Order: sequence, then structure tokens, then C-alpha cells
Amino acid sequence: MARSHAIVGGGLAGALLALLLARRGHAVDVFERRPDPRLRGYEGGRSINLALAARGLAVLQEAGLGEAVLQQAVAMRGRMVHPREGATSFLPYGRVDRECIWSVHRGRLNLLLLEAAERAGARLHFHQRLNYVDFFARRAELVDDHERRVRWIDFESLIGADGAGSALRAAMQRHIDLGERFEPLGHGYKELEIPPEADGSFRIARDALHIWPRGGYMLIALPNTEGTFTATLFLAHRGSSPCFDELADAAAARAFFEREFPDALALMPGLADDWAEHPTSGLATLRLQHWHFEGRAVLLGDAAHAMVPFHGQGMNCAFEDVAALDRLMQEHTDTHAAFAAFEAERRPNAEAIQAMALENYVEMRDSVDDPDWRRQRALELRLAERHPGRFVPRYSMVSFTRTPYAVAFERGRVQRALLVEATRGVEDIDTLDLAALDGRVHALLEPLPAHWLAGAA
Ligand code: FAD
Ligand code: 8RB
Repeated sequence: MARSHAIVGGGLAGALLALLLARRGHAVDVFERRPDPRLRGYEGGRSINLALAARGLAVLQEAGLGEAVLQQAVAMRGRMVHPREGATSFLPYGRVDRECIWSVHRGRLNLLLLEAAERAGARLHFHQRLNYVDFFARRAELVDDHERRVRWIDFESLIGADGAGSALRAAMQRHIDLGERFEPLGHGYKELEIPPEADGSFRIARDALHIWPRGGYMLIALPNTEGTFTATLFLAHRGSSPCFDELADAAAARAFFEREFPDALALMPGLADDWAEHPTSGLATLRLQHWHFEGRAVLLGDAAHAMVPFHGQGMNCAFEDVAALDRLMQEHTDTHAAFAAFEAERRPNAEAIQAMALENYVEMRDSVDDPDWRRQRALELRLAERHPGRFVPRYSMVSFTRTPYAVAFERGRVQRALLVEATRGVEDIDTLDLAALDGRVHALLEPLPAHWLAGAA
């Protein structure tokens, strides 16, 4: 059998990459540790959803799957902020209707990608856990934990889309120093469910990402097509109060929700069971100095750059990785050159979104309540209105355009400095000299190239 590109992991990135490479005529095999989702179905399990933004959607559209995905998605048009007391407030994400993010069901999206990959000619192998790699002989050992069987495969290159706990990364690390740094956030998360009303309708606004900001921590909720919401509590594991360690049982959790999230508690009849049954999981940023080992192996997605979730960009970034690797593997006949070009292009961008995701936790959990932040945001929207395509809020560049993350990060710095300086000591932004600020904007910021805005802002 001719050696093929062997993709380790049939998750979101692995399945999409298999589709694109197979379509180009490459021989592609996908080895996935889990069972075939077509046999048991994801439908029985919990609904876990993810936010899809413009850059992820653009890659799906190029793969011909945009429409199919959007059909099963719920549009989220802004943040619905739930303060501890008082009325909720809605803060739109964008200026126009299409500037929204989409809540999609992870299991269904993964299934759709796997089916499309197989139709394109990729061979899918389930119950296949990568266990050992002989990089020099280009052979890998896969273990079927179900049948307790082991098999060896020959590969042309190994592509690691096996997630944050990547087995391929561990195997590469035994040969070369990847310069791995693992930075735990110290905060974890727990998923909870908000079921629908008795008549099946949504209990809170369906077209928003809901946030209960509480300073050091927060609760969020994303809508599912079925009328439910998946809520996630983000909180320190320990060392400060409140923390997960203090909430060891469902009774303590309930008392905490009564105190901090009374309106959310009223929406969660199953809190006690969810609390006891769902694990508390950790969050971390993973940084590597090297993503590939010659032309033998390369990492992408969470395996290369796991990030904290607060910008909702892990999957979006992974899909951009897929598009870039697919393109570079066509541009370079030499696989080593393709992998090196991939790392050079994507690593600075991954580092930028990792940093922005960390920053967005602080913004989501407390600055929405801060008067300085609100004034800066008001001016930001005013300038965005006056300079479309030039002064684009950082959130919008990340979520509604394909501006490389590193460029969005840098322009965001410039814009933030301008906003801070212009609003310092200013009570009412209507008193500002906008014409003078227009001059600053033109001096500091070039227009974004049209192809980064295409289909977006
Ligand atoms: P994964 O999708 O994790 O896929 C890895 C695959 O590899 C899995 O199928 C796994 O079974 C398989 N695997 C692992 N080890 C082996 C092995 N040894 N051998 C064979 N196969 C193996 N991102 C967003 O953009 N927006 C969001 O709103 C968002 N929400 C999220 C919510 C949750 C609860 C979580 C956990 C993540 C969220 N993310 C979100 C992040 C997003 O899920 C990831 O960034 C994305 O899935 C990365 O894709 P991947 O293919 O690299 O990894
Ligand atoms: N991983 C998201 C945003 C930004 C929203 C905003 C934030 C849950 C794990 Cl925390 C979070 C965002 O700034 O107003 N867009 O999409 C998704 C988010 O969390 C997801 C659901 C999540 N990711 C481990 C849990």
C-alpha cells in the first residue's frame, strides 16, 4: 500500500483537513481514538455547543459545508449581560445583521465533517489510539482499546490533530525539544444545562450569548437549536473565595447560585444533578517553539496551541490552521518545506489569539461593568462608524473578519491606546473633538485589505 498522510485525531481539525487533502487527491487516513459516531450517535449525549465565527465559517464555506452548518446553528447577535441586581442589558457584537457568531452543536458538526471527508475519499479508522511512533522508519503503532488489538501502519507524514493532550506531541518530544510550555489558568469550568420551557421554547433570549459577570469569575450560556442552553461556570479552582474547592457538593453549589446567580438558578431545575455528575475541568494555554519534526510530523489545532476559551476561537483558529496547511501542502512539493512554512505562518497568529483569549476573560467577567470601559466602548463604536474598514474594534477583527490574529492584536493595541488617551478624564464622549480624532485614526491606521474583510465587516 502506498504511504499516505496519516491524520491522528478525527476531531474538528482532523476531519476537515482529511476532507481538504482527500479532495486534492492525496491518500489520507484518519485514526481516531473514539468509536464511530455514526454507529452510536452523539444525540444521546449532552449537548455541547461552540461559537463559530467568520474565520471558521469562511473555511467551512470553502470546503462547501457553510450552508449545511448554518442550517443547524443559532445566531448570537450580542452579549446579554445579567448583573447581580437590576435589569439585563444587551450589547450588540456588530453593526450589521451578519456580524454575529453562531452557536453550533459539536457532535453534529464533527459528524458532518467526518461524513464529508469519507465521501471525498479519506479512509476513517475508529477505535485507533496512537500509542508509539518510529519516526525514522515512518511507522506508527495504533491501539484498539476496545478489541485489545495493536496494529502498525506506514506513513508518509503524521499530522497531529489529536487535541490538547496530543499523543503525537508526546512522541515527537522524545526526539526533539519542542520547547513546550504549559501554563494552567488556575481557573476551571463546569457545564450546566438550562432546559426549555414546557412548550419547548427558549427560557431566555435565544439570539444572544448570555454572560453573568461577577468580577473574578462568571457564568455564560450559549443557545442550542433544541431550546436548551449550555451554561458554563468559570471559577478559580482554589486559593480565593469563591472557588470550586469550596463548592464540594450540590448543596454548597446551590447556596452559591442563590447568592450570586439567583436569576440563573431559577432556570436550572437540574443544577444539583448536573453539579454532581459533570466534572470540573481545567483550562490552560499550551505554547510550543516547534510544531514539526522535519517532514515526518506536524501538529495543528489544540495539539499545537491549546488556549483558554474566552474568545471562542479555539475551533476557529484550528480551521484556519487547516486551510493554511492544505494550501501550503499544495504550494510545496517538499513536505518538510510545507511544514516549516506552516509553522512560520501560523505560530505568531496562534500566540496572538492565545494572548487575546486570556485578556477577554477579564473583559467578560468584569470590565463590562466598568464606567471607563463603557466610555471607551462607546467611543470605539463611534470611530468604527466613522472609519469602516479602518478603525475596526478588536473584537470585530477577531470575530467578523479574517485579519490575521497577530495583526488584530497589534492594531488593537494601537486603537486601545487611542481610546484610553482620548477618554481620560472625559465624562461625556459627546464633548470630544471627533474631527481631531479622525486625524489620529488616519495617521495611525491603514485600511484593512479588502480580502480580510470579504464576506465580513
Ligand atoms: P479536538 O476537536 O479536541 O479533536 C481531537 C481528536 O483527537 C478527538 O476526536 C480525540 O478523540 C482524538 N484523539 C486524542 N488523542 C488521540 C490519540 N492518541 N489517537 C487518536 N486520536 C486521538 N472553540 C471555538 O472556536 N468556539 C467555542 O465556542 C468553543 N467552545 C468550546 C467549548 C468546550 C466545552 C471546549 C472543550 C472547547 C471549546 N472550543 C471552542 C475549543 C475547540 O473545541 C477546540 O479548539 C477545537 O476542537 C480544536 O480542534 P482539534 O481538532 O485540534 O481538537
Ligand atoms: N471552552 C465564546 C466568546 C466571546 C464572547 C464575548 C467566550 C466553554 C470551554 Cl468563555 C467563551 C466566547 O466576548 O462576548 N465567543 O464564544 C465561547 C466561550 O466559551 C465556550 C462555550 C467554552 N469553551 C472549555 C468551555
